[in-house]
Amino acid sequence: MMECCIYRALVVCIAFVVSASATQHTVGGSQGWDVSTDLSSWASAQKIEVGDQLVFKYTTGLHSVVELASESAYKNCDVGSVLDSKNSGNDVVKLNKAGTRYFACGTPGHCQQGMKLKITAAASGSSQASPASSTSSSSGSTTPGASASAAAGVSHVTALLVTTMVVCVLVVYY
Ligand SMILES: [Cu+2]
Repeated sequence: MMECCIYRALVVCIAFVVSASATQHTVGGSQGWDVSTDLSSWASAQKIEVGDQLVFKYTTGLHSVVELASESAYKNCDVGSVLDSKNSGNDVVKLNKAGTRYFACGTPGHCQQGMKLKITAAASGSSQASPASSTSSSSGSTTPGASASAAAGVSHVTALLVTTMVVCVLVVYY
């Protein structure tokens, strides 16, 4: 009886943690991936964490998404040799590790017109407290900079997971 509750709590909690830690960011907001979108402003307003996803929405055939290998390729709009290329019109890119990634449109001339995106994923767990949680934040050790090393990020994630699990189990128990 109790075990059943614990298992159910764990399943719920795992589902919650997984969903809470992956945010989808539609590139360019409502304007989408387009030449007219102010992509650098959009990017600077985003809080991107490891595990988040970028969604590029655009008219198929008009644009594409290519991932560039370096800052210099990004600056020079060198879309000749790319890491990856997508053209579905609704492309999802998962940011599965911390660091900076570079994207551009592969259509000739579009990158030069500003259709490019530089995005940095911070180690996750730095900001996304659960909005539904009724307990007050238990520690004051959050790092607002969010540019901690990957190792620190991992321990941070683990701490968040454990805390959330414990809270969830307690909630279900009582
Ligand atoms: Cu384009």
